Amino acid sequence: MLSMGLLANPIKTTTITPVLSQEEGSSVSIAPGAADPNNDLSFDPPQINVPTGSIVSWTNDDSIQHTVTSDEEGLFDAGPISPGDTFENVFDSAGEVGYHCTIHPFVTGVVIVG
Ligand SMILES: [Cu+2]
Repeated sequence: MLSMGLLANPIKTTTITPVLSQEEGSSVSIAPGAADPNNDLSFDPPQINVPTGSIVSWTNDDSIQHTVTSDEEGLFDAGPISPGDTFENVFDSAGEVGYHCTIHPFVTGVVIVG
């Protein structure tokens, strides 16, 4: 079969270099005591700058649930993140993306992309 022959041909595969490798691990801690309105570092750090295409992860280091929810509806919404769990989101367009916790709306952060 022709298709078999085509499949048998050696296909040059290209290894995709992870150009953003040095940015891997762009991570934010949902800090212990994040629900305290006086905590300035509930999302720690509260602002991060990442290149376009980066993965950002949030780990809940607090003892209660929090969400990571884009201020602009529909961009991303982790839903309740249990203590110890992590949420990841890919940021593939440049811009400033604000986010918050829907359970504690005064807990906010921002990702600057690009
Ligand atoms: Cu919260």
